Amino acid sequence: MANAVHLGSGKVRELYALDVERLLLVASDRISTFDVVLPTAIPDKGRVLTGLAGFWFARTRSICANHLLALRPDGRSTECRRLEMLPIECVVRGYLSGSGWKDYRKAGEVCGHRLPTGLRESDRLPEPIFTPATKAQSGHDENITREQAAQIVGAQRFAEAERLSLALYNFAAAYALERGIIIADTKFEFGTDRTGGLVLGDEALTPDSSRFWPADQYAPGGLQPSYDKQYVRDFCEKIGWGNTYCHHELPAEVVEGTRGRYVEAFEQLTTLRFNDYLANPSIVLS
Ligand code: Q0Z
Repeated sequence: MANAVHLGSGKVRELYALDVERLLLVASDRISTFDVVLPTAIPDKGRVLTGLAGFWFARTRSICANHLLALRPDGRSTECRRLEMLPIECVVRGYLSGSGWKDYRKAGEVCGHRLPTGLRESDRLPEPIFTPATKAQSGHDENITREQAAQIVGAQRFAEAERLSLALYNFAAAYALERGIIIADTKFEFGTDRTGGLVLGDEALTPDSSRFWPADQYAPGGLQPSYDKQYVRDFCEKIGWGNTYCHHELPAEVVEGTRGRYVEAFEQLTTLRFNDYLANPSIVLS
């Protein structure tokens, strides 16, 4: 890290430049709920997310090129190709939740996709939809129509990003469902390399960039439990910080329960032992 230049901080990650062509993404153990970072870390959360993202990058290469160059031995750092990032978030929704549910209730559509009437919160959609959003510098990303997205990145780029996003989601959602996890929705970030080709970047198909639901508890008609963050939500709720600024330290049993859920998601999806990943992170790549 001696020569790495810090480029920026996300809520739970750090970004460094290694040289002109390579970046280092470092996933911390910080956790956020309702867009707020909590004061208590979840041990190994950054390693679980890094390992999962690496696993998906390795398994989706035939669908779409990606930025991954290597996982570092610390298990939380990804060396990647430096891209020119598209200024839109590429969201795919297979189920009606979050801002998708909000927009549907208001207008019967999401990002210009007219949906059947009578859908309930968390219902599975007739087919997955591509619902682009702007990248807000601060505050919340805003859903935009396909036409608006096409104006921002160009019609050709838009069509390619939509096609790749849907293909990636369809592959991963089917794979995860066989292993007991519903990926309700997910966000991809694409960039272009020097040849102009679209490349999948950032972190993809992790619980931080997606909504993971336990399939065995799926009950449409309301909010679903979060696969990874439910212990934290329940705790914040219990102490009266339902969905606002929760800055209380988490009790040890909430930390341990949450760590267990992350590790469980990793092991169910990769069919690898998390301890084996810690010993040699590159095992998720083969
Ligand atoms: C990712 C982000 C983080 C703060 C830029 N391969 C790439 N090439 C160029 N830029 C990026 C990537 Cl992944 C890129 N972000 C998001 C990550 C901290 C912001 F760890 N921003």
